[in-house]
Amino acid sequence: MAYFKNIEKIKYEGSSSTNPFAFKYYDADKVVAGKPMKEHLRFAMSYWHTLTGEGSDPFGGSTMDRPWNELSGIEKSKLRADLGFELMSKLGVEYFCFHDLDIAPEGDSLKEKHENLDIMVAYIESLMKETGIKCLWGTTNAFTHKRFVHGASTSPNADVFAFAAAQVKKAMEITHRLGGENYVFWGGREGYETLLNTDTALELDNLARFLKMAVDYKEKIGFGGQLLIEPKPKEPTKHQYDFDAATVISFLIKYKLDKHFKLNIEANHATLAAHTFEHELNVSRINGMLGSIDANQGDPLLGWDTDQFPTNIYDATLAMIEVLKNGGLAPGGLNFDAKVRRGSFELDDLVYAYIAGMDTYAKGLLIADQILSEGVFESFVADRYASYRSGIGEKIVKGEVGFEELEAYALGLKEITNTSGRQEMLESILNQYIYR
Ligand code: XUL
Ligand code: CO
Repeated sequence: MAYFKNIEKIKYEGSSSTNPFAFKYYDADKVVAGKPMKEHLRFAMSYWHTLTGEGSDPFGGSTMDRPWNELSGIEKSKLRADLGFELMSKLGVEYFCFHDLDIAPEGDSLKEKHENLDIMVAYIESLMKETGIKCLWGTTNAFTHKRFVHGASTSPNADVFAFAAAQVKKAMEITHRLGGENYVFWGGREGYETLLNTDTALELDNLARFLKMAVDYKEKIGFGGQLLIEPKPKEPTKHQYDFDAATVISFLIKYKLDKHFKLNIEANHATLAAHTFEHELNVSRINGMLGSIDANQGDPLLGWDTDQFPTNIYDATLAMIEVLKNGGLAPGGLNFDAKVRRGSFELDDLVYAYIAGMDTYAKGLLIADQILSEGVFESFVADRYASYRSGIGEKIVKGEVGFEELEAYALGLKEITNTSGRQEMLESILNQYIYR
């Protein structure tokens, strides 16, 4: 049965098309920088925002007009899966990402939850075979249920730690069964509100113990996917332990876990941490840890995780420069961790939203490729650091001098001349690339 009745497979029609149900920039098989666009972008649908989001906010309930609104239990989950796979097929989105709780009802016990998951995993497996759609990553939801009120692996209650471990074990097994290429850990409620009731040292050690168990179990079951951590600075807790890329990287190094994990960088989480998206991507990339992206955007006027579909071409361009410099994202990809606005409650709005996000990143890729192939910024940067390629700079880089030699050198300096950083000129060049 088709739920998007009046919509055929979305095609590329070029930038002059006025058809709202067509791609203006995303041309899946067009070769850019040596490979098809779809291989650079590896777009994924987020199961939660797309299929379980209801449009509720603190001031009002659900608004979404969905065919499952009157259903419950497994029947509801199956309808969601059918609609999700139809949407992905029509959009040409080749991957999906999911939490265990998105795909199956929770049930009244852990045992029932596992049984429901098994039914839905088999169902989704058949849809994957039919459509060729793959799983980019799976994860567990260890934050919605009230048992996680004080966190999951950082809860003061060891029973909660054990329950969360059982959830990750099962979620990793089903991700493995579905051929998932990655497994994500987002901190959920792994953080704290006040030091008056919190042993942060124990909580952080426990978080590391938990992740170590996950690495061991991954190896035990032969799951070959990449483990990813998704940093976020706040919301739901005031102080999240996985604040930003730099915090997560030093945590992983401290606990000797850095070889086992990469990062899943989310645009809106970066801005909540008062960083730009490209900053977080850059910090991850230069440390060899850029694994995947949750593509969305926040609202510059609101200080929370609005998870909007990405339409900002400037941000997408700067992000794709980092992705290209990273040599791509695979086995990661670009997951639209984004939801339609509360007022966009019709099914067609999902299609418009994905087209907007996919076109934004496709255009960002095209511009980033032009920028990198013409090398304007890179040659500017290379010139800016020329002093480290000869003379005293070269000696510093080669480790041939210490403070004493540098003092002797500095005493001999007559005048120090700096050159302009030319920020405004470079921003203007960037605009030329974006608008040409
Ligand atoms: C929350 C968030 C999550 C993770 C997966 O802000 O981004 O949806 O991506 O748990
Ligand atoms: Co996310």
